[in-house]
Amino acid sequence: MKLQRHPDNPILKPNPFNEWESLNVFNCAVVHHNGLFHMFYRAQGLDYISRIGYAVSTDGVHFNRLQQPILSPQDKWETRGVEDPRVTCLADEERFIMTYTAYSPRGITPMFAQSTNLIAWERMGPLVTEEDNKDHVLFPRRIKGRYVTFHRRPPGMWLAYSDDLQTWTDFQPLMGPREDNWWDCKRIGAGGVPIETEHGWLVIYHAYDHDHVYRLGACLLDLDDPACIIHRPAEPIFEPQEPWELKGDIPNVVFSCANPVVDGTVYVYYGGADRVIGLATAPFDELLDYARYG
Ligand code: BMA
Repeated sequence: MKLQRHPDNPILKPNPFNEWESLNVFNCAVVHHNGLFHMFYRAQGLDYISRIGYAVSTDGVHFNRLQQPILSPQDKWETRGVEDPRVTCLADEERFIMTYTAYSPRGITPMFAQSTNLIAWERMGPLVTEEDNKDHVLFPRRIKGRYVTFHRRPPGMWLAYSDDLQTWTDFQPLMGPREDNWWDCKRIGAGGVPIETEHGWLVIYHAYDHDHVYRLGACLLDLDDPACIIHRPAEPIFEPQEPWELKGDIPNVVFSCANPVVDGTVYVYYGGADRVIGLATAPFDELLDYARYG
């Protein structure tokens, strides 16, 4: 099972007319809501400070952007940038939660923000401070009464739980690199929001190998206890191949923060070599079969 690249790739490129997004546009969140694809993308200008831009689309391929970022560095945690957004729709609560990485001379900090309209975001504070932690993604509903998030303590994926999205407890390792496997042997981290299916949580994750090549994999977690891995296929579902995935700001990178499912298709948005944004898709049924039996 391999994801199929969209023929119009790359679907978003740096915009030389706006300094803040003139160098790189890459890792993005995408939420499908009320018939529109809302994209939140990491953008850098020549100062290399990451900001988060917003773009919207009716077809998931052609996006119109706002001229100004919707999230820019604000406090001491963020002086060097706000990076790698993921956005979860909490449908029961009519609110959206953004998870993003704050970067400053102190290091990186996994942050939360919330919005009811997808444009104005209110900061909610960190998951944890004073440690190397990122790649956090909130599950789209509570499980056994509690919010659940992925996060990454090197080199693997972890879970944490909360009653209120402010205080996080029960930090628990979920899945690590497979040292004897050719592509996910060094580090792994979550991709976009986990997809709820009748067979479990369908999860896309990124991994890199000894040569620092980033690829994407899939796995399936138990619906009631996501700490339980139902199946983890041996092979990746996507790897760098196009020139703009092999060369850019950082070579050999496909890195995804978004996998919305629309009309039976999984839309995987990804940063190509930390410079542009690509789209690859798979029929939902095929990807789920692969995560179950691949
Ligand atoms: C990771 C993150 C991503 C980036 C990737 C490849 O650590 O910083 O934002 O796409 O490295 O450079």
